Amino acid sequence: MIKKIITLAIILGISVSIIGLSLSDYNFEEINVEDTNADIEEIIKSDIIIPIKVSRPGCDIENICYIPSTFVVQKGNSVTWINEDSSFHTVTSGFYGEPTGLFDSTADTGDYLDPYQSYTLSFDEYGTFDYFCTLHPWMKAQVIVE
Ligand SMILES: [Cu+2]
Repeated sequence: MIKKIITLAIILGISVSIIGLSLSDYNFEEINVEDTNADIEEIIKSDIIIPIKVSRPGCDIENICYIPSTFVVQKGNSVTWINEDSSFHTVTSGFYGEPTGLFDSTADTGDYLDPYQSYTLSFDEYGTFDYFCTLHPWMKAQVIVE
């Protein structure tokens, strides 16, 4: 009986040592506060989101191809769009087939807006500015400058 207890104690002792050694090998990752702040700064502050799945018709029914579909900004301020979809999109002034030529993300950036690409415009004149996506006729919204 005593022999059994001693054997169990030895086995237990070895197990604890092994667990202890395993834990000491584990590298607890230190969180660097400066790195975390830098990451936060890289998140793009956007006013209008191009949400997912708007490359197919349907978002126009609830007017959520650009969110919000009507964005009000004070004159002289800028507006930033971000493409959160996995498809290309554009922010182009006017209506599909009737661009006004006031602004166009494709002309300004040299290409379609890639996923997670942003586009910023400054509005220096009062008015209601309709815009659309040249790739998806159902995508339209407006910026109102007050
Ligand atoms: Cu589009």
